[in-house]
Amino acid sequence: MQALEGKMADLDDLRHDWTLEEIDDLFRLPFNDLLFQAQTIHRQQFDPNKVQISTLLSIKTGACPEDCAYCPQSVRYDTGLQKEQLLAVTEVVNAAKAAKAQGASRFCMGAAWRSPKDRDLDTVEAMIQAVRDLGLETCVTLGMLSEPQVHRLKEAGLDYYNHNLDTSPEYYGEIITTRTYQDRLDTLSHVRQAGINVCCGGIVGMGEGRADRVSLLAELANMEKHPESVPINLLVQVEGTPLHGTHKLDNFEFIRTIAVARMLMPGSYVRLSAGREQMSEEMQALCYFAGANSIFYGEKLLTTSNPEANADRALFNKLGISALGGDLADQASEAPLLTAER
Ligand code: SAM
Ligand code: DTB
Ligand code: SF4
Repeated sequence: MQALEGKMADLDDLRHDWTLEEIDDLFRLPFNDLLFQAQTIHRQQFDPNKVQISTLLSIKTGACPEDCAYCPQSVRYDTGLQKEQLLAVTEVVNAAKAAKAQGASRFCMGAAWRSPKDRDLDTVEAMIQAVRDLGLETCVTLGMLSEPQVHRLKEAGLDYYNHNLDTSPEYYGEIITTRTYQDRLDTLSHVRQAGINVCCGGIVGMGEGRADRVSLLAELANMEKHPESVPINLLVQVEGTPLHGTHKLDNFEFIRTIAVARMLMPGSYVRLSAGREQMSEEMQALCYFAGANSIFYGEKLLTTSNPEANADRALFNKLGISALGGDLADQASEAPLLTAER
């Protein structure tokens, strides 16, 4: 199967003209048909037993002026979160070394900013360069960026910029009022034009309807170029945020969302992102079957918890999955199967 790793078959015929009706029809397929079709498409492009591994680090935590209703880092909600200023480069390097030792191939640094100040970017540039020097791919998520700021990140050697659309244009106003959907599209367009890989997805389980999930996926799939990486987050409900207590999304609907994302964007890495801690092993396995082929790995996301690395290694072991370009599987052979009794 090695030959299939990173395989990108002929992607010239990728579509960028999906109608809402077509996407809705995919969601309505019988579950087995949907998963079979998504897995078939997945296998045409990727090794189905390889998953890309990213580790996250919050480089600046809390006290964010924005009002994103899901986010524990907004200054407007009392979530008990301890704020922290921008980390020093050495702290970031130490965390990146640990992530690499655990088998991550990409290191993603997130900051609770509406948009970075130019002097903050000096430090972030140094972080990007230092993490690259360790042989890791780099990703940052810093909020809105101007064109000159994007060029600075490109010069620093940044591989990926994460900026999510979060939800449909129709539901967006229910979730965020301090910046517009168009602001997000503008930042994404600067990133794309600068030649930085785009990481862009959204959050489900925020009380949106199926039509919103359809519309979010249409926005992503109809971009001029599909994002290279598409994180699908399941809302992590944090006490104190307005979305705490939101009605939980049905598990099958979440898996359907992954499958439809896979079918619409066959060449993209679809990331099973936040919310994995609330998912059973069986649910995660179905997400991998539906075409998810990337995860956040390590016990912390930005401020909330993620499954223990041991638990992921054990699950990968059970499923015969290995890390893309890494040696997670080797480490797994030494790790006890801690999740067996879960
Ligand atoms: N402040 C920057 C921004 O918003 O663009 C970067 C960091 S922000 C925390 C990155 C992304 O994390 C958000 O766009 C959102 O998609 C995701 N996120 C934040 N809180 C979340 C939660 N409680 N559950 C799921 N995803 C969440
Ligand atoms: C993404 O789509 N999800 C990540 C990453 N990109 C930056 C963030 C998830 C954050 C979950 C809540 C928290 O840990 O603060
Ligand atoms: Fe701030 Fe980003 Fe959280 Fe929104 S998602 S409140 S911009 S840290």
